[in-house]
Amino acid sequence: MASEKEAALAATPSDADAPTIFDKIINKEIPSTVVYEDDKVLAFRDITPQAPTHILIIPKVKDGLSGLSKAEERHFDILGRLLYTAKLVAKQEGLDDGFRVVINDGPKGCQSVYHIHVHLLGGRQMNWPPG
Ligand code: D5M
Repeated sequence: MASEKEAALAATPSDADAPTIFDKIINKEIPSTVVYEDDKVLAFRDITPQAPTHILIIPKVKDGLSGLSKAEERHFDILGRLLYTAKLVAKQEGLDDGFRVVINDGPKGCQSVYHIHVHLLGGRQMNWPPG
């Protein structure tokens, strides 16, 4: 299987509103392990976990947010909600000693799915600088 970096380099940055595999997860057309859901956001376990806890938090409606670099003022609320949900899920997952949130953007940021998502990683000691 390709590494996450290879997958990111192979991915084509798509049109802002082009559907991705995350639409299939939102629409329950493919299975995922959902850990949190409300009317605006969905959080589910990453299929290739990079830490004991690795969860993706996504908006249910992409609204042009294929990545953080596409953010506009109209996205203020959803961007805040994604981060706040990361905090809620971190608490739910018992990550009381710390965790990391990551947003990859574009090929050099190692983004492979062009529907904005916050990675929540925890359950092990993180390192800095990241790779
Ligand atoms: O992160 C995209 C992430 O999406 C990557 O960590 C794998 C994950 N992924 C891809 N397909 C699935 C499914 N079907 N379920 C759960 N997780 C998935 P990026 O920041 O774009 O590299």
